[in-house]
Formats: sequence, structure tokens, C-alpha cells
Amino acid sequence: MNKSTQAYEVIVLGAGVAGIYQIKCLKDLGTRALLLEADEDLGGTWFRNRYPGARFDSESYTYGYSFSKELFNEWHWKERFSSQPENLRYLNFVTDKFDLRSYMRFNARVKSMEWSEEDRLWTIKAQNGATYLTRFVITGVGVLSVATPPKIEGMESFKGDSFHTYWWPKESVPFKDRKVGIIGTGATGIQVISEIADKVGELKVFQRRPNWSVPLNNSLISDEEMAVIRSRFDEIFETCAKSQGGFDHLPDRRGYYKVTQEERIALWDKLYDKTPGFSLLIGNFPETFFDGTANEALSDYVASRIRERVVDQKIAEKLIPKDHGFGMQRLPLETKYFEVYNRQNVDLIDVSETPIERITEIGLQTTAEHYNLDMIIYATGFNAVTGAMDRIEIKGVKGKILADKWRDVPSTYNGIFSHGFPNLLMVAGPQSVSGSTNYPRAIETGVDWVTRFLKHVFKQGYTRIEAQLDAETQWQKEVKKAHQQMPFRNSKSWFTGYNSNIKGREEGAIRYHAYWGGAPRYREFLAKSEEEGYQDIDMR
Ligand code: NA7
Repeated sequence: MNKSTQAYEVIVLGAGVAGIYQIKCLKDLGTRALLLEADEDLGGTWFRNRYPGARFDSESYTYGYSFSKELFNEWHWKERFSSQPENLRYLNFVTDKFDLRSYMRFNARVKSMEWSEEDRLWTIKAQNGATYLTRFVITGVGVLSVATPPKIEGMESFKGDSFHTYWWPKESVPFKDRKVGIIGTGATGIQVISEIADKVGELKVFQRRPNWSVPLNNSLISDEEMAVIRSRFDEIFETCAKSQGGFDHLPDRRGYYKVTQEERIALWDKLYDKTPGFSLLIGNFPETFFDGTANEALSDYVASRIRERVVDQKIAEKLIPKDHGFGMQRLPLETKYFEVYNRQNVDLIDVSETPIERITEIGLQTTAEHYNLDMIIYATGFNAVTGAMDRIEIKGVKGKILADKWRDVPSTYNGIFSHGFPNLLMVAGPQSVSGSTNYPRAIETGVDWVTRFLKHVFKQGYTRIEAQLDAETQWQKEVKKAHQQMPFRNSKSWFTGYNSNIKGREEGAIRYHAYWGGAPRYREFLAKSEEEGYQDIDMR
């Protein structure tokens, strides 16, 4: 179908947390703007990930937007760590409150973008046949929005239901009396397993490498508690701004080596048993992350807690990571996860010992056994951070393709620009802090900066902007330096670029796709550029 070309000043890609806020800011500026979304409705991550157990690992009120106190006061988060349906309702509420829906076009997956140097315009082509012309493009296409199912022989032949968690169907999926297999024990797998174990007939968990995981300590938020949270608005977001990861937790600064072992255990017991969210990771002594000995002691502590919770000690040992210390991969948070393995209807199959050979019409064959299954759940992760950008053919100056430039390692300036691709801005892009800190906090940083920058550009009447190559080269050094300082720099986690289902990334080739210097330092770089009048960006 050929539709007539439509022209805009700015087009935003993606109606997730980033795109929704960005289109609101453009609306406020009075810009002729449009948002294109691949899915049939808004919500991004929270539209897609409908799998049972999907919820925030960030405190709900630190995940929600902070740009409007009025919005903060109007929304009542029902749970400290809110679940997917409520999160999606929240994003719809925000969209309606600020009247943004008319700016959004759904079912508009962008397949290509081409820069015209002569016209200083991007031509965007969507899969639905529509073509758009725009001066500027802002992408908010997500850091975990391209699912990577495994490549196992026979997957297509399976006669039962099978889903990657990201593509979980909208319709309710029956579990009662069914034999369910799940592959993957990352943050997603752990949420699903805990949620469905008591709803299915049998559950077979195919685990390759265990992850450290600690209690989420979720709870309901009463009206009274929500009122207290509202009264702490300034304090909450000041703490988030101060914290390296953008959370409402600050580290314990007493010093790991300055306190007694009893004091350490007392803190860890409190953080494990009572304090919500990532507190054992970030409300702890910083040495437990950066210092090998302290990290080992904390890992031993968490391992002992797992042993207490799992009855069969052989299974407990299989659930304790031996190849990495606590916090050295993205930490999944759990609710009664380890107790699942005490149930009669749940089996843990160690596929590092007996690898999966193939999927059959009726189940899964390992080197040791065949398992009859009615359903297979793939909780096998994502082509992280760059995946969603790479699958759009983005043709910049002299026809160069962005995915080619980024083949081995992405290269950006401040995570917002990439030299050779003028008038293209990313608000949750690679090498920003969106993949490395509390996502919405990072998004607001990016969107606010980009909005102020564009305001300046519009005011000056510039029609072409491009980050200088030197500035980008310098940023690459910063990104690499920050990554090298991280104790998990070589870990097999999506943090580093590892993904066993993507050719070339099976062994954890470092992608340098996130800035690991922390949110406060990242904001300093952005502020410097702005204070110096954007000298690092060519504008004409
Ligand atoms: P992750 O964290 O990438 O975890 C993927 C899991 O799937 C992990 O346990 C993998 O084991 C396992 N996996 C992947 N491929 C296979 C194959 N082929 N065979 C067996 N096991 C496999 O993805 P999540 O969705 O859990 O979490 C991603 C983010 O979403 C999370 O960090 C939050 O920010 C939200 P492996 O470790 O590779 O041995």
C-alpha cells in the first residue's frame, strides 16, 4: 500500500517509557512531532512482557516519572514492586493525562531510515508502507526489546504451546495439570518459575548456569503509605540523583573492614530479610562489590541463605553460582524462588551436565533423557542495548549503515549522537546510563537534555547537527575506562554483551554498550556539553 509522504520536524521512535516522555516534551515545545510505534499500542517493555510474574525490580515510585509532581500525586502505586498490568495502566494513564495519544501511530514498525544531505532530512519507511520525512529523529526503541530465542534443533516441530517470555500472548494461558518446561534462569526465568510453580501440573527447569538471586521483599502500598511516599517526593528523587544506579538506596559507608563480622552479618540479615529491592547490592558496603575478599564473603553469606531455603542440598548446590561472585551479573530479585525446588512437581535439570540435544514434537531431549512437555517457555534473554537500533537499516552520510559502524562495538557521543548520522538523537541509547542504572531515571536525564538541546537548535534555526568525531572518540575512552573499572567487566552477562544465542557473542565479547561510570558522573558530561554551548556538536 502506498501512502502519501508525511512531513514532520521531529519523529520519535518507540512508545515506551522513553518515547512517551519525549513526545510530551516535544508537544510542550509546540514542535510538529509524531511518534511511531511498532506494536499495536503503547507501553514498550510493559506492553510486551506479559509473562506471569513480570514486575519491576525498582521501587515502583522510583520507576515512575518524576517530571510532574502532579502526576506523582495522582497515581497510587498498589505494590512496592508493581506488576506488568499495573505498569501498563500507569503508562496509559500518563499518556491520557498529557493528551499524547493523537501524536502516536501504532503498527508502524520502522524498517529503514535514510539521510539526505541535500535536503537535511531523514526519510523513514515503515513496514506498513507509510513513508515520513522529518528533520530530526529521536529513538527510544528500548535496550531489551529484541528477544533472542535459542537455536535448538527441532523447535518448530514442537506440537504444544511455546513462547519467548517477551512475546507472551495477551490471552490467558492455561497451566492447570500441564507439563511445562522452561529454559533460562535469568531475571525473567526466576520471576516466571516462582509464579507458575504452584499452578502447573509439572515444571521442569532447564538451567545452564545459576544466577545469584535475593528476596525482592515486595509489599502492598496502603493509602497511608502512599501519602508518606508522596510527602517524600523531593527526598526520593534527590537520593536517586545522588545514587550511582539511580535508586532510592545509598551504600553503607561505615566501611567493610572497619566493622566487626557480627556487624556485617547484622546488616546482611537486615538487607536480605527486610529491606526491599536491590538493597543487598547497593545498600551494602561498597567493598562487597569492588573488593574481591569482601565480595567472596558476601557471596558465601548469600550461598548459606540458599542452603537454608532448599531442602535437598544437592539441588541447593546447583542453584549456587560457582563461576561468578554476587552482583557480577544482573541480579535477579525473587519471591519464594528457592522454595519452589522443595515442591514435588518441580525438577531442576542441569543442562550444563546433560545438554539439550533437541526439541521434539512432544518435548525436550537432553543427552540423558527425554522430557514430555505440553508447553515450553523460552526465558532466554535479549539482543541487548543495540539490537533494536541494529535491525533498522539506518543509512547516514554517504550511505553508511549504522549497524555496520556498530558491528563489533557501538560508538556514540554521550550515548546520544553517533558521528556520520546527523540529526539522529537517542534518549535511551547505547553508552548512556539507560542500560546500567534505574532505566526511567536515566531516560528523564536523556529526554530533558535532548529537549533543551533541540530548543536551542530550533531557536538558532539550525537544520543540521552532528557530534564531532573527536568528541565521540573521547567518549569511547570514557566508556571503556568506566567498563574496565567494573569488577564484572568480563562476566557472561548481557551487561557486557554476552549472549549465547548470537553468533560471536557466545563467549562474552565485550560490547562496551553501556556507560558504567554512574548516573551522577554521566550527568556531569551532559551538563558540561550544555554549559560550553555545545561546542562538541557541529551545528549549522
Ligand atoms: P538473561 O539475563 O540474558 O538470561 C537468559 C537466561 O537464559 C540465562 O539463564 C541463560 O543461561 C539462559 N539461556 C539462554 N540461552 C540458552 C540456551 N540456548 N540454553 C540454555 N539456557 C539458555 O535474560 P532475562 O530475560 O532473564 O533478563 C534480561 C533482563 O530483563 C534483566 O536483566 C532485566 O533487566 C529484565 P546462561 O547464563 O547463558 O548459561
